[in-house]
Amino acid sequence: MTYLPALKKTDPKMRDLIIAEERRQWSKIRLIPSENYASSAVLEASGSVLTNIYSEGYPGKRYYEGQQITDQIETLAIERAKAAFGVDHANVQPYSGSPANMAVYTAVLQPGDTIMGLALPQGGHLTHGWKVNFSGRLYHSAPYELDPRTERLNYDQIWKQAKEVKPKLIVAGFTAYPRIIEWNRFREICDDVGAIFHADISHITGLILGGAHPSPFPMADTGITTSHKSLRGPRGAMMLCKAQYAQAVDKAIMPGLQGGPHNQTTAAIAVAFKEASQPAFKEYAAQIVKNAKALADQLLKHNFRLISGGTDNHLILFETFTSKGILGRDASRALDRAGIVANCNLVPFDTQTPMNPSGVRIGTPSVTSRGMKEAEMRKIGDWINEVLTHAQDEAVLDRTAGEIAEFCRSFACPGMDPHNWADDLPVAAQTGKQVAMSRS
Ligand code: DSN
Repeated sequence: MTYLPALKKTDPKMRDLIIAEERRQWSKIRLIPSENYASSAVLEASGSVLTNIYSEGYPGKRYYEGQQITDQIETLAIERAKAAFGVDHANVQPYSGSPANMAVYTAVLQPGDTIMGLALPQGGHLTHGWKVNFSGRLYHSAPYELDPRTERLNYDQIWKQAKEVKPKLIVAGFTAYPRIIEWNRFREICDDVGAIFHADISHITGLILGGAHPSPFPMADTGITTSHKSLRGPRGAMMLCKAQYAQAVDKAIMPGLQGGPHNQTTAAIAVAFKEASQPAFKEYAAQIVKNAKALADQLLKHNFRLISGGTDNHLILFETFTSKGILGRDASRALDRAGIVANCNLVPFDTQTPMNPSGVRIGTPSVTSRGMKEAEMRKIGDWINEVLTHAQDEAVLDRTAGEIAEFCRSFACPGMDPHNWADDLPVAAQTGKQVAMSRS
């Protein structure tokens, strides 16, 4: 049977590109810690006819007719989100993480109010008050930093700073911090200085739901998460909060910042929660952490310097410049060329530039979704070392790319079936030096 038959008829070029991307995702080791493989069920909901309708408003209070089914879908997603996190209120309409953070700030802050978030170059996020982002332009941002000695959060220092700058809101939750976050310390600090405690758990949602990282709820006042990272859902986000903030954040999201919700995403978020409530998800979350630790240990054996010395969660940030004399961009390009997808990243107190920083960020949610375990992580650690020790050697990169494509054949990607490609595209041009998948 033809795969993607309607696309084949209507837009074969786009169909070829989508299949090429499927093959790329199958034949490479994807280590970007914010990425994952959505299940077939999540993909079905995301690609459904729910994309056809507008539903401005909230269940039971819409501006358009025809909401008999969407009200049920959104209510199901909300109820599952509330139950999963144990929060009073959930809003599943934010289009992604940045608009979700913006909605919270719009709801609880006035322009010029002071906010504190971890500085972007140290593992925060643009929307946590970085100067080029709305959050650093609209609000007075007083970023906190890591302890230069331990490269970890120094809660006493954050507390001292909070007493001085008196923020209206403190953001906790990061994009490149490999350690457990002590949410209770943030609660203590916020209580002492009268700040709102906002948790951005986008990276670690899956770990929290699977019991592999402590939850900030119900301690946090407000929170957001994207749905496509370790939660393994569709591209989207949600806002979670205590009852006292519910009305203000709902108003901030719609009509404050957004129009119609993306109902196909809402449905897929509900599906992701259903999947995350199964016992297998607990094992998945635990394995993500075991895999990250195994990969970190292997990199340490190869004398890479890991930021903070290791990891407690799904990600590893490591220096390539001091470890192997190669800057982060050159390192991530060489890795991609050899079949390992990662992103270059600033390390704390980096003296290089964001476009070519000193380090690389990797994580294990995607490879764990493919069923890889500690033994595979050790192999991946060896490949990373081999590539970064010989980054200029085309023969090494070629050989490694071949080995990795072969290795990847044995690890199925959720949401994909290589049999679908059997009659298509000998080897997609976009995927570079990859071997063709065969029926297995
Ligand atoms: N782009 C995400 C990440 O990679 O961490 C954050 O939004």
